[in-house]
Parts: sequence; C-alpha cells; structure tokens
Amino acid sequence: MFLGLNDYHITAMKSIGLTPAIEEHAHTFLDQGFALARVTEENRESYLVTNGRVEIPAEISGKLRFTAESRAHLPAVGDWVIVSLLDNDTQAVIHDVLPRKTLLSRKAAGDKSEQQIIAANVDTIFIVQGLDGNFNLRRLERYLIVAAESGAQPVVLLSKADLLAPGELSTLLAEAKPVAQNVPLIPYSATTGEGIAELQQFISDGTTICFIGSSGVGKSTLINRLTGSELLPTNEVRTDDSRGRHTTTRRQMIILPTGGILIDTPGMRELGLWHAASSLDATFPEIAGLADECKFTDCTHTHEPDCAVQRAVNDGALDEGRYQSYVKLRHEAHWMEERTTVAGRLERKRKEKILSRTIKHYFKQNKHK
Ligand SMILES: Nc1nc2c(ncn2[C@@H]2O[C@H](COP(=O)(O)OP(=O)(O)OP(=O)(O)O)[C@@H](O)[C@H]2O)c(=O)[nH]1
Ligand SMILES: [Mg+2]
Ligand SMILES: [Zn+2]
Repeated sequence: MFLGLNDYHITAMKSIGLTPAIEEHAHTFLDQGFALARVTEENRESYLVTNGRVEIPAEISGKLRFTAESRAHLPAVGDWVIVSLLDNDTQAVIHDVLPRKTLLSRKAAGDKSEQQIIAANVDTIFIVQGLDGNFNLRRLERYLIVAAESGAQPVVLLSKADLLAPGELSTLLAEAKPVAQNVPLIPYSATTGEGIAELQQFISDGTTICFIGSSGVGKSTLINRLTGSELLPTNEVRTDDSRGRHTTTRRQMIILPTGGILIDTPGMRELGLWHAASSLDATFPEIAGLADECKFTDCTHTHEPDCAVQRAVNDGALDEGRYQSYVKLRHEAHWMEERTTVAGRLERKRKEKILSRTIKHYFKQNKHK
C-alpha cells in the first residue's frame, strides 16, 4: 500500500532526499489530506512516484496540465510533488510540483527553442566520458556549462581506464585537467574497479546524483556496479567509433540500499545549451579574465580591434581549440537567450525595429527619386 499523510515516514522520506525546505512547502498540502512523493521515472505523460517505501504509477491532474506555462513546469524525474491517491492507494494524481532546488536542463533536440528538463533537485552531476574514442574535450566543456547552469555540483568521471595502454592515462588527464579546472576529475574502470572507491565518496545518504554523458560511456554499467545488481540493461559499443546503441531510453531514479539516490539518463546525441551565458564565464575563467581588458565591453572576441582574447590566441598564451570552443558556445548561448528570455526578446525586437525603420527610410527615399 502507498503510504499517505498518516504514514508519512520521515526516515524513508530522508532516504529519498527530503530537505527541510520541501517539508516546509509540503505542510499546507499535507494538512489538507494530500500526500508528498518524489518522481522516480518519467515515461512520456505517465510517471512513477515514491514516498521512500513504495513506488506507484502517477498521472498529472487536468488542472496542472492546463495551467502549466510550458513543458518545463510539468513534473520531471527528481521533482517533489503533491499527490492524491486513488484505487486503494495504488495510483496517484499529481496536483503540484514543489519549488526546485536545482534544475538540470538542455535545449530540446531538434529545431525547437524549447527547454527540456533532464532532472530536478539534483545535488551532484556525474559527467561520464569514456577514455576510449568518446574522449573529447570540446564535448566536456559543453557538459560542464550545462552542469554549472543547473546549480548542482559537477564531477567528471572518465570511464574505461582499463582500455588504456600504460602511460596513456597521464597524457589524457593532463589534457583534461585545464578543461575541468576545479571540478573533480576521476578516472575509473567498471571492469577492474579502479577509481570506484574514489567516486563513491560523492555518494551519500539523501544526496541525488544524476549521470549524464554520450551513449555507451558506461552510465548504466556503473550504476549496476554500485547497486551490485544487473538492474539496468547495458549494451556493447560499436568497435569502430566507440559509440553506444542508446540502450537506456528513459530517465529513472535508483535508490541505493546503502544510501544515495542515482538517476540514470539516456545517452545524449546533442547537448544544446539552454540558458548558459552566466555559466560560460565560470567554465572558461581564463577567457573571462582576459575579456575584462578588451576595448569594448560587449566584445565578441572575433573581429573587434584591441581584443585581449584574440591577442592571447595570437601570442600562444591561450589555447586555440579552447578559444574556438568558447566563441562557438557563446554564440549558441546568446542566440538561445535572445529567443527565449523577456530581455532577449526585447533586444531582438529593438533590432528588428531599427531594421524595419531603415528599410522604410530606404523605400521612401527611392520613391522620391
Ligand atoms: N572496458 C570497459 N568497458 C566498460 C566500462 N564501463 C562500461 N563499459 C562497457 O561499455 C558498454 C556501454 O555501457 P552502458 O552502461 O550500456 O553505457 P550507457 O552510458 O548506459 O549507454 P546508454 O544507455 O546508451 O546511454 C558496455 O558494453 C559496458 O560493458 C569500463 O569501465 N571499462
Ligand atoms: Mg544506459
Ligand atoms: Zn575581446
């Protein structure tokens, strides 16, 4: 039986990450006979929710669906939700989503300018990258920005260390270190077990950890190893390019009996930036520092004169690959913000107004000719 208000069990709730803030928010609802639960799985429009003891299917109430301003306002894995129970407490209806402490999201795949939530209320993000053909510093930068934007703490896990020849690991680590900056960087092997104890230090009772990374890097394999079971399906990667086969197809929360809450996610083909302008500078601190010395405060570091960033690239003080990556990501982040924020939309409107005035002016002048 699903436990409602009367069976609200604080220890069980804490094991699934309950915080004093959520408890506080939930109080008024609990007084009215609703129950508190956490979303553990999302399948299109249906969900699974738990109270730390039992997991049951749930659907969104008509009102919540109707009043949600966008997809991002609907529940996602990791959300704390207010539910009512039906059918002998075997089915729940979600009425409200409680305020989120952190929110891990990206631009939805495809052409739409829409936010897609990966997970909510995450404390730590395990960014998993393979030390095989998947190793790519430019991709790592992208993941670091998305993680920084979420408000959760990132940790970079480099999987498949067992596949490297002796000496190779130190070379790859030396390359990854300046990209990861202060973010912990842990090489490990799910096959031999090396590095596992080190990454386990980030897992503790009540903390929520979300695993992200390309398909085939070993997210589900690592979760299986941590749970000591074959709970999640895994699949071999293609030998020619180390790519995975998109084995995991949904976001799913796994609660470790030893404490800790893990969220497995499907490997991402593209990780488009949602709002990221503020995390960009945090991920590229050396470039942000140089930018203070550019002549123009809104310098894009691409064509402007007296640009300290371009100067540093020319002098060899700034890595060219990192510079190119920064320019590309900055452009992407600004483009998205112009389309999706109020301030951005106003700015775009202003530009369009100027353009339309210029066009009108041009036609007026030509008419008199
Ligand atoms: N040699 C080696 N192989 C590993 C390691 N970790 C995972 N693998 C293998 O990599 C393959 C892909 O692992 P998965 O766990 O399915 O990868 P995933 O990240 O969950 O992939 P998606 O679910 O598709 O996103 C499997 O064949 C694993 O056995 C490791 O540390 N070393
Ligand atoms: Mg998987
Ligand atoms: Zn500049």
